[in-house]
Amino acid sequence: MGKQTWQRDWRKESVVYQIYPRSFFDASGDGIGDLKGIRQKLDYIKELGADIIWLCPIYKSPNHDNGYDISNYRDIMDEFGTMRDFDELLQDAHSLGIKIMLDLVVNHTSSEHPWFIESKKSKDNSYRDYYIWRDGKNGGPPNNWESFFSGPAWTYDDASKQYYLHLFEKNQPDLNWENPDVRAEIYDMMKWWLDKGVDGFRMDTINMLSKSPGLPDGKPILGTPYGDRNPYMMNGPRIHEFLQEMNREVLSRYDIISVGETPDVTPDDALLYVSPKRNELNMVFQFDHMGLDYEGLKWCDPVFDLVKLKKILSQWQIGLNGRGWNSLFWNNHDQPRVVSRFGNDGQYRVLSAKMLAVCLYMMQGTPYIYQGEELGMTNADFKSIKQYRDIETHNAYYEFTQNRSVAPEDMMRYLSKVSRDNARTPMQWDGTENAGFTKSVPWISVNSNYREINAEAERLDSDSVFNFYKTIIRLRKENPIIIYGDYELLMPEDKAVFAYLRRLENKTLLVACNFSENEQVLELPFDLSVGTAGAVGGVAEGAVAEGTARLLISNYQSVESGNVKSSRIKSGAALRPYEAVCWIVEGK
Ligand code: ISL
Repeated sequence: MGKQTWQRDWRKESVVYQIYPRSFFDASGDGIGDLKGIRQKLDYIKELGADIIWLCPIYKSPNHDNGYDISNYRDIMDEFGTMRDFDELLQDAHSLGIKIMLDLVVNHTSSEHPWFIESKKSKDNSYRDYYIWRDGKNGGPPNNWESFFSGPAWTYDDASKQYYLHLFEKNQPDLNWENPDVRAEIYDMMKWWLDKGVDGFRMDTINMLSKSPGLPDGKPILGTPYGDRNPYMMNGPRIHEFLQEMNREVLSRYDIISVGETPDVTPDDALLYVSPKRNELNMVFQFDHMGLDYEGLKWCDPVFDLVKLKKILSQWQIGLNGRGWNSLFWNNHDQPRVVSRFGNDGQYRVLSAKMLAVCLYMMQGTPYIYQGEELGMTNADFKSIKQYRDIETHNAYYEFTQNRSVAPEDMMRYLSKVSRDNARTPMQWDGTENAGFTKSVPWISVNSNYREINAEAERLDSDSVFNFYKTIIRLRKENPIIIYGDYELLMPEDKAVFAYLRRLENKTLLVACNFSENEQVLELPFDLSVGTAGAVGGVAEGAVAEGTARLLISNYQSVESGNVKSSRIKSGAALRPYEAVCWIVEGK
């Protein structure tokens, strides 16, 4: 039996709901979602059962990157409303028992932030060193790094004859975290929000704060003028010092939640961020499972490989068990919709959306559900590049069709699968015009399937994806094994079935998910039958004790708890297309 190595913690027992405010609900009628709109929909989030809202950036911003370019950290974006709207939202959320975490974007600011405006004025301006300015090299930029949004990571400033670094768009200059004044300003700003009552931060690109001294050239990347910048700006030499300082100065003084966005980390790297004894962050978002279907480059026809997915998620489950804490996510505002990506958004949309939920949210970690995921929303159905709004998408389209000879129709196909805008179409509230998101013209087109897929219809349908998510969230609250149990992967080499066990004290959970539209055979190291469960010969110590097996959840209606044919769970049982089952076995 798994022994109790866990300590209760509200951050581990919570479910987070991510809101992309621009696309959530437009109360003001200008086609853009806003804070008042979120406030009007708090009951919906309460009904779903989420405990915490993560708000993507709501700060003042010229919106080159939809708020990830902040020009004032202590003010609200015009389109989203006022500080008063924010205070009211926070108050209402708290009175419903919902916490709010903000997006903390401190690797860079907007080029319209007063610090950058000053910094740009001259080499001896007192804010010059708030950013990363360098002389050029051999008539070009200081090094060969590429921006994440295409083109060089450096922009030349004619007036001062130097370049500034921007890992993202040129309007998002990187802050210089080597400068203690920058760090002090950021900590002050964080305290200001926490003193207002916000409940934590999701920290944007937080593992990029510390750049390697000398900003060396990266190893050349074939077919491009760039080098591999990642070893010199991800998980850099002072990153843990900075985060420990941030923890000491800010985080440790409040009872809050912190999650760092950390692309390019292994489970061992992640432990350096989240091991409780290191006093840095509560958890991180890792991206191993988000890159698995790309062939190196994101702009491609993605190929899904379940064996790889199982390997990756299992490494994270096992790697952090008892030593750190996982975040669990299939979606966010940067990723395509999971039902279109790893599921089936045609005939099996509802079944596969539910299956994906069982597969991930029965694991150890804090779930982060992205708006619309709980409805089984699908990728956008844009036909023209003009319908896309995302800066990364437009830059890449231009770069690849103009400079890297990709045919426009190929690039359009890639975008339909991988563009960030797939996640950013408006939330589908009902079957009225514009999916009930706005009374005016939405800033980005709604998905044309909104008459079929929308919150109003799903709330009324007991068999909907929405009601299934509600059940999963409730089950997590009722069964500590889902939150704290150990994890063991079954059938690692099987190409279509993702099955695993969880164990806590005298209980075992069995999760089995069919990722295909064909029947698959479940192979178990033991048999379960209704009423009893017994370990059979050859099973590793501590597999399943004698006890009672009970169906916890299934996405097929015809499997009912307490009335289940034992054959459905025995080794050799068939799993129907996209079937997901989860059993709990209680030992004596
Ligand atoms: O979206 C990505 C690739 O398509 C990622 O590389 C993403 O840019 C990276 O994970 C950082 O994302 C975060 O910071 C960006 C912002 O555009 C993203 O929306 C945000 O999640 C810059 O602030």
